[in-house]
Amino acid sequence: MVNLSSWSIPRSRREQPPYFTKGQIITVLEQVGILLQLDGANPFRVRAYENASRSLSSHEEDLWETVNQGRLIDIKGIGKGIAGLINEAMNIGTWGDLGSLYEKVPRGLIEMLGVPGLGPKRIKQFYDELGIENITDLRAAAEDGELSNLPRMGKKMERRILEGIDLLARFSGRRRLDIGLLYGEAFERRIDGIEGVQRAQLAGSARRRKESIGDLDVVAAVEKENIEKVTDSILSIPGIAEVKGAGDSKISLILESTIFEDAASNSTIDGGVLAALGGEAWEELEANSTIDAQVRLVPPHVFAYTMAYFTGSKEHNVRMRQRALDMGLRLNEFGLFPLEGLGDAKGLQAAENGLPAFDEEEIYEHLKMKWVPPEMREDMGEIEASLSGNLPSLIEPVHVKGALHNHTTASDGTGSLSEMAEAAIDLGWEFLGIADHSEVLNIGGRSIGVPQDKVIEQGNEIREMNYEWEEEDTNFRLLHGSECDILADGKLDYPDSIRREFSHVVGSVHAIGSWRNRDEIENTEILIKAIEDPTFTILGHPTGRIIGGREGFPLDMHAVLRRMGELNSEGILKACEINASPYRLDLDWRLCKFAKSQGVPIVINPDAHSTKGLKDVWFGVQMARKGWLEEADVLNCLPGNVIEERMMEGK
Ligand code: DGT
Ligand code: CA
Ligand code: CA
Ligand code: ZN
Repeated sequence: MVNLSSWSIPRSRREQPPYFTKGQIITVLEQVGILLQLDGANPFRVRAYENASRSLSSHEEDLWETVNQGRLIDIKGIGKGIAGLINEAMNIGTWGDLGSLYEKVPRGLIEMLGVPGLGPKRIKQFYDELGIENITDLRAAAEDGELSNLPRMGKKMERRILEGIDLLARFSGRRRLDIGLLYGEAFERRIDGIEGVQRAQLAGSARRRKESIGDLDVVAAVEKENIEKVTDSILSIPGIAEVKGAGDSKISLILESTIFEDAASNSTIDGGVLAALGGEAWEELEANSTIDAQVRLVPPHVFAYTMAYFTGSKEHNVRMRQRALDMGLRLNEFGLFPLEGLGDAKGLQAAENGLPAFDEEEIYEHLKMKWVPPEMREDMGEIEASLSGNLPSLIEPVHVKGALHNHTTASDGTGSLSEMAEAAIDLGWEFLGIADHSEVLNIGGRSIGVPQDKVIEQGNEIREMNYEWEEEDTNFRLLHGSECDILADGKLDYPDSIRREFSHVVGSVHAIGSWRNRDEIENTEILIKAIEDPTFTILGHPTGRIIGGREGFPLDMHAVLRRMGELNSEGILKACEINASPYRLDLDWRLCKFAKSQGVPIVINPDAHSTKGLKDVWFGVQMARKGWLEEADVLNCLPGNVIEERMMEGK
């Protein structure tokens, strides 16, 4: 199976040679071999790259040393041309003209590599003979029987491809957090409701709120004598597509979406995202998807230990186990035991002599640590912070008092101004920032931006509504902002005179194509130029990534945040959005701590396109928590009567 997440030419983060590692070079060579096939290149050229990547994989010496000694061409399987390329990559940090090859091959062809049983040769054949450019086209052609009419194809092959497409959607992909939680929480509730289950809880990446979920892990506390009965009950939960295995302590299964049929989906999708994902066919694929799940049945007295273990992350667990060892203790999924006198006792038997813990707090306490919120358990500094008592007090959903990036029917939203305002009031919010698309934007050829005269009208309407709320002493206001397109050259859409009237400008890149065709350095410069515009307030979905759909455009986000930090230190407000749509979650949580260290305020924005969409803010809060943010770090935790002032002051 091909890893689709990294099909772009790598860019070095290092300041000096070697700019790339051996692993990175092997990956590029391997990918180039495939890209050349998709591009219909001469087979000898294809083979040269395949051979080079294979021989580098088994090359045992330090590659950088080999390069420096000029011995690269002595390696069997590496010719002059490729040796020159490796030299250039490691010494200068560039990849010859390979960048253009990466850009030239349609993304959809690369995605088709993910269909089990489909290789570059066939994909190239389908593309040349039927114009098939992506999985959606492929499925349509197979369903219409077009594939089987091609040379070297047949009905059987066609059927296998259709099955492969289903498989790709059903079994191989990670699910977005919102989908994973829909399954996970429904499953947890079902298990918790079974007679004989004392407690059941979702662990794993779902509990840590990773942006995507591989499989679900549930831990259930069950007395030994009830195991059999409980297992039977679990296996009869409706919504199980397949049982992969069921032993005394572990059940592995595949869940299908009927398990949460009655629960309403808690996220919404906007047109731009849907178009990027491949239209409605994608939704259909997703609706038919499944997720793997494992249930661990453990005796109640070890439940807390098993929960802690299966919550992970693996990296966090490794550090915890080391901490225990340093104290002369062994930590595992069954308990925490003194190493001394442990003898040959294993597993549950050993747990008899372990230190008792009813909940996770007690486990951390035994290790002289403060309890670490699950979202932070990624070994990104939380162990040290816990030991020194410096854990942050994480933001919570109730701290959010409004949001600044939301759409109405004026652009591509489905709710009117007053409908959106009412929904926000119902959530207990004190303000709602309207930021409809600026006039230039169109999606799939349809113009959805707000023309200048209309956006001025919208401002008047908002002022009137605010006046009425003030009259009746309602603590709520609408803020009139705009989601202004950042054009390819870094200019902002709308004339300056219009932009100056907004309470805030969310600057966003939408025409992602031209940004993808430029390099990281150029994009970074151009984006910074846009941010420096005096009317610019908030950087919207900074990289344009779509989880499971596409990568963001190349960008040095550290450099962007550094510059934003400088401007903030001069008293100019430049905030960065965590776009809370579960399709985006962009800014990535891994960068939150850095943003905070630079003094860049974060705004958690649902980017709502409907009244229901406002609730997506919850997912953004989860990411902020993963990124160690506190209430004070997040701009939209400010009360409604000061947020506008704060934004005005910062201009
Ligand atoms: P996922 O399923 O890929 O989204 O990510 P996780 O974190 O749920 O990973 P998973 O399901 O493979 O395992 C659940 C947890 O079990 C994981 O977060 C930590 C723990 N675990 C699994 N394998 C190991 C291991 O080899 N060593 C340690 N220390 N912990 C492990
Ligand atoms: Ca998991
Ligand atoms: Ca698992
Ligand atoms: Zn946008």
